[in-house]
Amino acid sequence: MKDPITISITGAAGNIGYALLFRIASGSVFGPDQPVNLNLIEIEPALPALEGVVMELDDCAFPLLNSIVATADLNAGFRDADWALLVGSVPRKAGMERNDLLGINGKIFTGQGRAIASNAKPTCRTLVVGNPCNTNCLIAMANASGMPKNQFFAMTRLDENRAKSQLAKKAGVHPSQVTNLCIWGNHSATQYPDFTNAKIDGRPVTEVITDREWLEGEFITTVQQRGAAIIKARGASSAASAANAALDTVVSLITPTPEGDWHSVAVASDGSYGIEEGIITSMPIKTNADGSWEVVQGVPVNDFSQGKIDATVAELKEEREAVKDLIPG
Ligand code: NAX
Repeated sequence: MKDPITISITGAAGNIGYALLFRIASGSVFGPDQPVNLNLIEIEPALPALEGVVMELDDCAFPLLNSIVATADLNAGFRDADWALLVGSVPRKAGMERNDLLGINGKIFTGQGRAIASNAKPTCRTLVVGNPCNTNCLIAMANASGMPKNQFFAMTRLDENRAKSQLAKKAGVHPSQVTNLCIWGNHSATQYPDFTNAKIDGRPVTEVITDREWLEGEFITTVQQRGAAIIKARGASSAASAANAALDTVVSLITPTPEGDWHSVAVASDGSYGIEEGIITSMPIKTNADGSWEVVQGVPVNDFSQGKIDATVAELKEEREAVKDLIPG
């Protein structure tokens, strides 16, 4: 048996948290020989509900679950973390402007970024799920003084999975046959699911699906609006599929990417593809055999794609401007 690793999860009593914790504790993310410590972080009013979740975790008697901490204290919550999954945030309420949400949630991520830097392992990787996740990630990263920027990620994997599923349905194939699907930009309605480089069984999607109008129109808007469609149908936002995507992200970042493929996750831009350095933007990423990751270079960007990427990057810059007070010089 390996030494336990510590996974800190904020918003652990929420819907995504509920769909996330049991899979981590069962070993289906870090492997059947990897014990885990779960550090569950919530705000004070949610601690009683969190206690119920802890009781359920106890009742599973998971062989790989080494310890559980349930706390509202960020220092205790992020202590010795190997992974910080930042799920908790305040949902947008009626009448709230996007900038209000940015301000309210942004403040959460300054404190969490600082607490990660002070308490987590220096190698800790942070994945932000709570929305607006790209900009929240930027805030956490900027406040986590001393932590390398390449250890911060924001989740766009749900968008990738949604896009693969839509393409597979249209082509009449299984989603596992769809590869090379990159989400560019922001996890928002401006994101660009890049069908131009995606493949089905190794063939360009554009050869398999010849309905270009659908690809450029309905396909993109369906992926962009999928979150809203789920809320409309379910009366609640995506939870199980979001948790699944968070775990897919972690697995893809600790497992070498199959040769020639890539996965989508938002990272601090290094200037690749002309995207301003430091912006947290989704890009094509591959994980190397030594566990490091890099931006896949040379993915063709045609004029259509460039227009879409420019629009979503422009939105990210606006969001950064709106929270500039939360980003230390
Ligand atoms: P819930 O409202 O069910 O749960 C959120 C939990 O976070 C609550 O238990 C709350 O007490 C806790 N929380 C709030 N502020 C906190 C803080 N400062 N520290 C610790 N915990 C705190 O929401 P849920 O459905 O679980 O969604 C969580 C977040 O994921 C939301 O921001 C949501 O918008 C976002 N999503 C992101 C997605 C993505 O693809 N990146 C997709 C799904 C989801 O919409």
